[in-house]
Amino acid sequence: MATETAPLFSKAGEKDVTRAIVGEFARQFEEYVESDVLIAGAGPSGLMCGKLLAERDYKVLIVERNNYLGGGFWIGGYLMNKVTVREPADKVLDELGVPHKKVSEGLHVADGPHACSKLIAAACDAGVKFANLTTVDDVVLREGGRVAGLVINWTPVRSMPREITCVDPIALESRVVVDATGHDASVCRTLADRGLLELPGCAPMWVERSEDAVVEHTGEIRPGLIVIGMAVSTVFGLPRMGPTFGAMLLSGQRGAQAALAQLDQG
Ligand code: 48H
Repeated sequence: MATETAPLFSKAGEKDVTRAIVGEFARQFEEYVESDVLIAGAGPSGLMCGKLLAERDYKVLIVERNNYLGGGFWIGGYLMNKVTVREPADKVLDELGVPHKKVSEGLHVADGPHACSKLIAAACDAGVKFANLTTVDDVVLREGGRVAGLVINWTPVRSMPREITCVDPIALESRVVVDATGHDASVCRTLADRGLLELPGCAPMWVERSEDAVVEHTGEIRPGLIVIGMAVSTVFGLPRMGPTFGAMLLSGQRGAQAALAQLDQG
């Protein structure tokens, strides 16, 4: 006769698991309805920016339309998962503890999954929270054209045919909004669609020009709205840089400095 052994796991059952998920999600969501900083997009620039702001104890929520975080940072280019950075951005890899190799003068290569997972972990460790599978639909616009929040909806709702979904979005408020949505510049596009901003799109590839220009142009473009990463190229018509990520990391840093200049004023 088989003897019953003592269970290895606790007695927590299905209802407990469900309550844990629903309760914690609702508690956190309610807390972040009003954040210090809302960042649209969890690519390398958004993660870097969020990490630095959360390290300064600001309440940061990153809204990401995909289920996974990291944007283009998992894959280097052409479906090959090696990411490159040009100096001096190798210092950021050092700070994140990402192993990398100098392959030619001023150029370093790292494993995409390693670099991306370390950056995500660093943002989480700093206290950044995420709303994934959530798409930015619009902005909250207040007096003087100040961007004061993001209008969001579940990505699955937005991907269903309109005939069978009629679900209004909801809004989150913040002191600062950051557009880190890459090529799409989704937040800026909501202004462009209304004729409030020009959106020329990025220019052809020229890596030696592009990375410096992206970092230089990173900053506040409308009251309350900071643009970082590849979205900067889209907004200012700057050349693209191809599959190299140094400017994304340094633009994230510069965007955080621009946000701090406002947040620290109180
Ligand atoms: C919620 C959204 C929405 C939306 C988009 O593309 P990313 O990796 O962006 P960056 O700027 O941090 O890095 C750009 C880099 O990956 C790249 O593409 C380079 C260097 N290209 C050079 C070249 O020459 O092509 O991440 C943006 C994130 C993604 O995860 C999107 O899913 C997300 O933003 N996103 N999230 N609501 N409306 N739109």
